[in-house]
Amino acid sequence: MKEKPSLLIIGNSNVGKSAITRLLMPNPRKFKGKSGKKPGSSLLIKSVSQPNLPYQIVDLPGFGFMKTASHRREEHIKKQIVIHIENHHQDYFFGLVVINILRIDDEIDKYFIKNKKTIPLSFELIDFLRENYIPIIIIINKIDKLSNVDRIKNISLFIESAKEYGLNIVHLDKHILNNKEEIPYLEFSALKKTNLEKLKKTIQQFLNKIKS
Ligand SMILES: Nc1nc2c(ncn2[C@@H]2O[C@H](COP(=O)(O)OP(=O)(O)OP(=O)(O)O)[C@@H](O)[C@H]2O)c(=O)[nH]1
Ligand SMILES: [Mg+2]
Repeated sequence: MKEKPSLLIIGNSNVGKSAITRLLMPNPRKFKGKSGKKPGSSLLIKSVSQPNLPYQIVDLPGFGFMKTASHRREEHIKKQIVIHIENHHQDYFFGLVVINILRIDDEIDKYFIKNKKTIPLSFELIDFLRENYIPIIIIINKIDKLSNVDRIKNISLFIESAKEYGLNIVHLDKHILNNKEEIPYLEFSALKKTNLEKLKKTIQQFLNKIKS
């Protein structure tokens, strides 16, 4: 039997990758996920699948922002991910780049405004996936943790900074499916299941694309 196509879920530690993986499972009770564990808990590159799910999910360990990890361990993880993507990019029909809305300020500030020579990890990651021909969506997770005003402020900051860096990020609702110049984003809450149906529909669209 041929392996199912793979969905990539990638992002820094603790952003909610495992929580999202669980939401995509038709039978979450049977999914022995790692969601809710300590940051840095998903280290092995493993795929998860269920009989009723037409694809498998690869929930990659997060690079960066691992409070407990040493610099060497972080570099090791980063190298592992790079090698994995370079070797397996053709298996992935779609990728979710998950970011934590509460970290946007920090990341942009630290890596972009104060020192323009270093670029934010998520921008670097987006570039890297695109260089490897994996279509992506940016999932801005944990929106339940912010007020509407702060949510809009943080998302605008992210989009503006990305633009300055050379990335054209647009809301999924305004995104044209085959426009490769744009990168769609969706605000999300794994806790409240905000936009879960929209995400599932988008994943299905990309799955259909490779099957037709
Ligand atoms: N409030 C809120 N909490 C969330 C949301 N998504 C995830 N969390 C919580 O954030 C924590 C981390 O979630 P995980 O899914 O384990 O994060 P991860 O990205 O898989 O983390 P690593 O495996 O360490 O890379 C858990 O305590 C989750 O319950 C969300 O949308 N809102
Ligand atoms: Mg995890």
